[in-house]
Amino acid sequence: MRFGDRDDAALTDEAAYEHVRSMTRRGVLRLSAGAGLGAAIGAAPAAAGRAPAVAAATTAADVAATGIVKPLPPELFIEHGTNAEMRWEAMSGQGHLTPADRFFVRNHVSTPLIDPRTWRLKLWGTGLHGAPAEDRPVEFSYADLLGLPSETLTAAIECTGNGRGFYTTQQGQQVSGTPWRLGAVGVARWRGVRLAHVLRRAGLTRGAVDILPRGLDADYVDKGENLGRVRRPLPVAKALKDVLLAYEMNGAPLPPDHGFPVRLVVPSWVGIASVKWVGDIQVADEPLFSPWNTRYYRLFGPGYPPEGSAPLTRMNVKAAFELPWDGTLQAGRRHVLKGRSWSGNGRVHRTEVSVDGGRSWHRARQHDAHAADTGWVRWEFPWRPDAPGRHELLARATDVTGASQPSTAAYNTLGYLFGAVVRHPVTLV
Ligand SMILES: Nc1nc2c(c(=O)[nH]1)N[C@H]1C(S)=C(S)[C@@H](COP(=O)(O)O)O[C@H]1N2
Ligand SMILES: [Mo]
Repeated sequence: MRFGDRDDAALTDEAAYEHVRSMTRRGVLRLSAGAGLGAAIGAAPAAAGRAPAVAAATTAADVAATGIVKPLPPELFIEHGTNAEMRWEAMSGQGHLTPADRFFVRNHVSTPLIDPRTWRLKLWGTGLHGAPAEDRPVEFSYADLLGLPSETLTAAIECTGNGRGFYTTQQGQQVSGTPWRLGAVGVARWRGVRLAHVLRRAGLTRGAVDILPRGLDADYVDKGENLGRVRRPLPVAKALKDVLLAYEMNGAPLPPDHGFPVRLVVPSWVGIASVKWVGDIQVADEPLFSPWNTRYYRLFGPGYPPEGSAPLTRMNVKAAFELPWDGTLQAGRRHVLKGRSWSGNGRVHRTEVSVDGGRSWHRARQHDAHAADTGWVRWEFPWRPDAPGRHELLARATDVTGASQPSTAAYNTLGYLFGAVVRHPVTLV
């Protein structure tokens, strides 16, 4: 079953596709010079054909080490294995959005390179009329999606483990997972087709309750155990509310590392919900499970049942300074401290700053009053430090629901949802 089939020639009419194709051509030239690269990033399943697409400045060695295609200059990123965290000073002087060149990357495996001409989005399962089987799905091509009514939204994507490193460095607790500071978050303008529209066109039934989008990246192996491809159930109610099948990020085709050709953008929810490189979506009339809503992305530890909390949904409220970590500032002159605050509960109403270790708090001046409540707000606070020496800067945000940031975060073994106030070190010279 195909939806709105078009021939490949029609693809060349699409500006977006042209852009990607030219990027791919450059990539092919560079890739042919880098021996072994195909093996390093071509380990994804054979389900989708793929053509190499590599940003101009990336070398084979870089890609081989991280599995990430875009350049990761050390002034913008901190590498954590297959992941790359944004340095917060990289947002200094930026507009509301996080440019793609500094947007964090969270890859369970490595970035697959997918040919949009052969890629298909496949929908199947008991939640669609006629219950199409996995091997006889309803299909949409890239051109089909580009031809459907589009929508644009501004939304943060944030890793559930953002801030995890502070469980250890600030609270002295051992947790497992990538020890991110606060840079596993970014806000972009996403354009694509509403998932609701595609589900309805595919024949969504009234009895459908869960969907299971699955990425085309390679199987994820956790300590020798193969868990299959990244896939995370999403309730149909959320899927119909505000979820996008995005093919553009900040006005350009999705970069390979952020899900090209198409990813889910699930506003306000844990980053894992925004499945990248989506290849198929199971639609079911019964609840669905995968390791990503059972053994991960729940809270485990003292105070939680053995099977963990309910699966995590919304992200919590946080604030960050657009300053280098443990950098220096000149004493005896006026500074304007800047930062951003965000929350999966909705708009941030207030951000307060403390420059005396949390004894006194002062309200920061907040911008972006009309910003989307799925993005963030920028703020600033003037400060004239006089004495040289080590110092800690604190920022505390409060969102529309009244949720705020405590001084310590409740421990959980996987280190999710670190929501406490972060103590940002600076040295005054
Ligand atoms: N297919 C696939 N989708 C994925 C992931 C992945 O490894 N594979 N990582 C998830 C996680 S844990 C996060 S936080 C976000 C990160 O999105 P980004 O890399 O575009 O910043 O993508 C999610 N989608
Ligand atoms: Mo994540």
